[in-house]
Amino acid sequence: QNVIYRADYQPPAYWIDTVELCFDLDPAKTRVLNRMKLRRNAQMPAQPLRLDGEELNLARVLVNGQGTSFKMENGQLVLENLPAGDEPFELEIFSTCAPAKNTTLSGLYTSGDSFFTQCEAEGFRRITYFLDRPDVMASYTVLIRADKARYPVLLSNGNLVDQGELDDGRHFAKWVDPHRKPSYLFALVAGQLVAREQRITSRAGKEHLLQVYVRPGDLDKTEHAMNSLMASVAWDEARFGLPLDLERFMIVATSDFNMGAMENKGLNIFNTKYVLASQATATDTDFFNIESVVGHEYFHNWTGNRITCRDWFQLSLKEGLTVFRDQEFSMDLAGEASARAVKRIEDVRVLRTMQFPEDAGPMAHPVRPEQYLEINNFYTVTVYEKGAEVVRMMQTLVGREGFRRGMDQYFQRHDGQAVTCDDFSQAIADANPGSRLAQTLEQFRRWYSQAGTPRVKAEGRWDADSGIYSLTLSQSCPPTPDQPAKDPFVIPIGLGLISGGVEIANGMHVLTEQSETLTFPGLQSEPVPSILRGFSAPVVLEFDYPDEQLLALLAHDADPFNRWEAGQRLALGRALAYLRTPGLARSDIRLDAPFVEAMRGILRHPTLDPAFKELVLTLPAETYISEQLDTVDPQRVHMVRDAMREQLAQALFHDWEWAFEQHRENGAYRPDPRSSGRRALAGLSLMHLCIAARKSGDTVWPGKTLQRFKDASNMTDRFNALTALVVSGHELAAPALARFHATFQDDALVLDKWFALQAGAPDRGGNILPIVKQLMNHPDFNIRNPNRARSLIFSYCNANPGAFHRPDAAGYVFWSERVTELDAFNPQVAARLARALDRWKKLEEPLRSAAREAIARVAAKPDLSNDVREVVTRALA
Ligand code: B3K
Ligand code: ZN
Repeated sequence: QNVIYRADYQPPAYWIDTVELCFDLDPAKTRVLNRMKLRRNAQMPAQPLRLDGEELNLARVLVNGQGTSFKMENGQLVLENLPAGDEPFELEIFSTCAPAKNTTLSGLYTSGDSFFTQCEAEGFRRITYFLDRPDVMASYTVLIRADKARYPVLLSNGNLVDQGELDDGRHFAKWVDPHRKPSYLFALVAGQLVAREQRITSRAGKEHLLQVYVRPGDLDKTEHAMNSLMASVAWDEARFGLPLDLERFMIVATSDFNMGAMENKGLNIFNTKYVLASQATATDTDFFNIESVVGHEYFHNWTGNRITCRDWFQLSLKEGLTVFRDQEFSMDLAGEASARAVKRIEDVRVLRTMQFPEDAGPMAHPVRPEQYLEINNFYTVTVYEKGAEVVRMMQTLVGREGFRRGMDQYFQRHDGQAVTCDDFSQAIADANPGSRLAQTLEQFRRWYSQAGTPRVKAEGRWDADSGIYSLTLSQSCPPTPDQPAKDPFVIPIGLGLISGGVEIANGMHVLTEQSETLTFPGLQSEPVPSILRGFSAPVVLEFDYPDEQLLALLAHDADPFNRWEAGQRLALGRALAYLRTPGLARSDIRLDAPFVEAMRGILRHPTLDPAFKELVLTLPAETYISEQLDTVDPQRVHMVRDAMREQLAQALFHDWEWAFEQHRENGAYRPDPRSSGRRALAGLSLMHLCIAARKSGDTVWPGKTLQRFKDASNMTDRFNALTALVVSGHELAAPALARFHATFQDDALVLDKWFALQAGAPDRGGNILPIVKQLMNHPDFNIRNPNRARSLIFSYCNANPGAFHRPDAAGYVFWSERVTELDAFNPQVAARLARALDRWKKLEEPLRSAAREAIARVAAKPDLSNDVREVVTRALA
């Protein structure tokens, strides 16, 4: 198959106005009758109708009720002898597919004894022949027939208009979706499911039924998902004036799912991981993720479904915007300014540890890509998270109210249409004439077309005689595949000046030139600049902060993001200095007193939020440290970070004890930001206490940790205690792990945590890979289940660099075997794993050559999927 280019976009040659689907469900052979009304697109030259189809058995094609000639070309069904003229015509296609054999989890498949669909991006063509592209929007009517005892619940998009009994113990349900939609939003579910139900009345006084469907037995874990859904409905109405446009809104959970969730119109399908939660089985992070994913999928109902993408290159139109919306939703629910800041820091951490490396690696692409071989490879942190930052910058440039006006304009213009990223930015700019966005729109759009992470270099000059401080800001952007040179971006830069612990300036500078100098006259003494406040743009800020300035910012900056960032820079500077010391031994790593005291100051601070303290006291991630280096030895990076953490554990021992005792009790469990922040800090404290104990031989804290593990009233405290034992490598870890397994062996999502913790644990003398291999043979391991595969294999290959990058290359051999194994039945999951070696060119020898060999070995396999082939070919290019 060939590369698809954005520049080649052509409108469809035909429109499909209505679709009537009739399913006879059978796991081995499902029969699909598809009756469509089509007409030519008068704007396009006359041409044959080419319908997409994959893995289908075609039985019959009728045009206006008559048999017709057709041919197959590149897997497409081609009809040449269609009625002349522009009159609508009817096309009837009868085909079958095999859901039980569909291991790709794309199209119609079975999970357990139920049927599910996943159509985005191109799964609908695995259900029936169709113009499977997002700019073809049709009205759907769906009739489902199936055995009643095995499949008592039959669901599809829209409203249930009819249901009843059939012969032979079968029954039927008929669904009509009142909204036109692209095929990627089609959904069907059938099986033994039960629902939590909630009736709500919207602000506008409309009644709606909300349902969360799960397997019988899981109903008691759906309350949080339902609450999150209700909060989402209320928030979108309040913040953006966007009401629920359906009488019935359904969420269904399945344990076999390639990603997090899917926003099918009125029938969202979710990974159980983002639905099921109880105090006993889910951590605070799980609760927050559920809230954010439920929100994300719900918000797609307007940003994605009502207004959809013209083509898949525009994916960020819906994804970047909807991530921005779910981030704002979580922040608004968090409430207090400090909790909002914590959420912002967490989002930036994801961006910098995952998207920045992507932007610097072989898969780098603009937020609006120019080409792809397999579109599923472009559901990336760039399209999602960087795309959200681009929308956030628009909001920054037009203000919060201006952004709301822009969204109103966007819906007024484009409701019901399939549009582009340019249409979106145009609407926001047009609603805000005279704004910085409107003034710079063409240049601003480079955020969509240019890949790579821009660098902003800042240089300060203090002239004591004149009392003038000047700050020169210069931007550049490194080359990326296919884009050797870049033009300047529009970069909003939040900027504050602090003098003697007092803020003397705070504003936003919009950098548009390659280089600009700002001057601040009339100052008494040299100020400390706080640059890129709130992380106002997705860039790397280069500024040679002396330690005293960072310590001042950590102590005083009014901007919580930069306050946190100052601590990260202090830690990063030290880590990099150690890493650049030739022949450094672990025992040479000795943290200096000013750094340690600054950390103590934060930990003991009387008023700071515990959640914020936890973020400051967490050292920068290994992957983030590695990105700052030209060549990387991941084991050395791990050693340095681990040793620094150990020093903090020892030097702050009594402070950690204090922090644990102060934050250990949180009353009745509630996963709100305040009490979860306390649990997070208690957990971090316990971890450091166990690490210090490992060093000193103390047995008190490991014992207390085991006790807490046993007594915990909730999964967060229990899992934090278990993690502390495992990470510190204490001998109590083994019995605790065994006990954990015994307690939770019937809960798949908890078992995923059990696998992930062991595969992600710090390596001790190369012990992790053998453990991972052993766990592959565990009776509870099943590589066909994506959650389980991710929990074991991805936790090792993608999230444990110190254990994965072994000098003997055994980690890479394991990786290449798993990529090919997975690719044989699930290319999407395989391609995600394939990206674990994206950054191989940065590795130090002999790792670099060994990694290249492993990638080449995968690339040399015959019959690779497009998904994996695209990833490994780009890696080797
Ligand atoms: N739109 C889906 C992702 C589909 C991925 C297809 N490979 C979930 C989301 O972003 O909300
Ligand atoms: Zn999305």
